[in-house]
Amino acid sequence: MPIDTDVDTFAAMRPLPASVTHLVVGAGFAGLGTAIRLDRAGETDFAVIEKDAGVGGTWRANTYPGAACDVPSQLYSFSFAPNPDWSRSFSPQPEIDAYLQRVARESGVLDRFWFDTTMEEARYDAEAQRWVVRTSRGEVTATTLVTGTGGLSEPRLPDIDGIEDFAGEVFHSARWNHDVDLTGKRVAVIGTGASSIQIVPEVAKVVGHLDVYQRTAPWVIPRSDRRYTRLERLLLRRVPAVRRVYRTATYWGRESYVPAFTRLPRLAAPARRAALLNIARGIPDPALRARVTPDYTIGCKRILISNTYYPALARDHVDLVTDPIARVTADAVVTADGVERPVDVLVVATGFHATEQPIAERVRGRDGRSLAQVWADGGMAAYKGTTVHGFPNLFQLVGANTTLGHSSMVFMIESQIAYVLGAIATMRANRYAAVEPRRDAQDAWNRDLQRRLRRTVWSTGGCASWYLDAHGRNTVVWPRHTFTFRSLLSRFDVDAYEVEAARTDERIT
Ligand code: N01
Repeated sequence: MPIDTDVDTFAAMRPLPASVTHLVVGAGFAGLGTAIRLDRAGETDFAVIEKDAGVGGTWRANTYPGAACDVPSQLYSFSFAPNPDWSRSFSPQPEIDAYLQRVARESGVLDRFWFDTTMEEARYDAEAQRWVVRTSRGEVTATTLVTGTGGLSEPRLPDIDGIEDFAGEVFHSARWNHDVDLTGKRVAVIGTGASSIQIVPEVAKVVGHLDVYQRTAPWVIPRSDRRYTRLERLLLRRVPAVRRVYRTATYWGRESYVPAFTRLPRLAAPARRAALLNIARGIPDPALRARVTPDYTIGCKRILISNTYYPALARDHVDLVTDPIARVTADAVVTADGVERPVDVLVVATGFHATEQPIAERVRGRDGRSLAQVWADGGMAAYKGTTVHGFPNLFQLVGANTTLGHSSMVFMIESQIAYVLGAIATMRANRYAAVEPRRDAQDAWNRDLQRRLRRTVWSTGGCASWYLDAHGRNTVVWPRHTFTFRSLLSRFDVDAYEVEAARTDERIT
């Protein structure tokens, strides 16, 4: 029976095995990619658990109007599963979701996926040299635990007085309620980040009135998006070399942005000019132009791309509100200046828990402490963004300091998957049951990262962003070229690890 990635009765009823060699958590790009690469490497004894009902991760969760990728399509696919079907240079969310569904179906790994299955706690049993993982579907033990739970999967809800008493509909951008018809309604969108600027132009088309609550203005440059011509689509489908040329050119084009973020902010001057021109083109009113013009260095927060955001703000029935929100009542948002704006539907586009990830509370290492406890003082930290001292055989995809502002996370994820496969091959070859990065290796890695980060625009640009944790440390962004990351992770450097031999024959060997 074919297994659909969505609801499938047979798949839904299968019991989770009590024991596997590799347990993968999450079925987005990271988890799916890991499953496929494990399978191709002959590591077929794995299970993937996913809290949602199908593959897709963030691209399944974010279905808000206007959702699309701000990384060019040609870079937004696995290198081992090209997509000849992109219709545009920047893909809309449904195409990315469809791509992931197709890759999942065609890869032959879905028989080892368990959907609607949440990881409740993972504890490393040092005696047994195994991870013991409690899930909503029972317990499973595994030699390795690979987490692909996403850097931006847990919505951050704003701590606004009275919001829980709001009597209308309220939902987060990543939990869009499609049952709510916005036609003719009074709608408020809180936040002006990457999600909001895609939502606002779409919602503005149908609502009666829209208030957009801006705390900090984003830098928004034009979106150089277009439909591929028929000829291009034909060539991209039929001639793999054309696809490779597009992908390679896009990759190097994106890498050329890195110095502007890391060392030479003046290289961002053309982007700044383009953003100011974008404002001038989209907004006729000088007062509104001034309010949307950021007062910090471009690049400090993620640079956003849109051709439709500013024109939407300029529409008669759309108001940009920059006075801070004081409270929410049963039917209105009240700002600090005392103005009360009635609202039927509240859209909360306030981002995600990026620096304090909920999964960190649930993963406990060899001494029983959770990642959250270990990171409480110094912030999120890993070795090569992937492994963590005190947590043997834990591999975190999209771990600390692996996120990008300029290019495709799929590239980073694939670099990490190769590293995980290298670790597994090393364990097999040497009959190791456990590998754990040495504290000195991890500390040296992070000292170097933090030293590099200090001079980047993310630290010096004069803004607050979700890249920085409560201590002001950037524990999110990779501050170098992506090819450097790939090169540094190209070989599993076992000399940076403490290793343990298998105590019984049942281990990974
Ligand atoms: O979230 P954000 P996002 N009261 O954190 C504001 C990826 N992504 O979901 O800037 C009022 O960027 C907050 O204000 P401030 C991408 O990596 C990609 O939009 O903190 N406002 C900000 O304006 C992106 O960077 C794509 O002052 C409050 C907004 O809410 C990341 O996801 C699409 C507030 C949050 O912006 C996150 O984007 C979408 C409060 N209490 C997302 N709290 C594509 O590829 C927060 N804000 C296209």
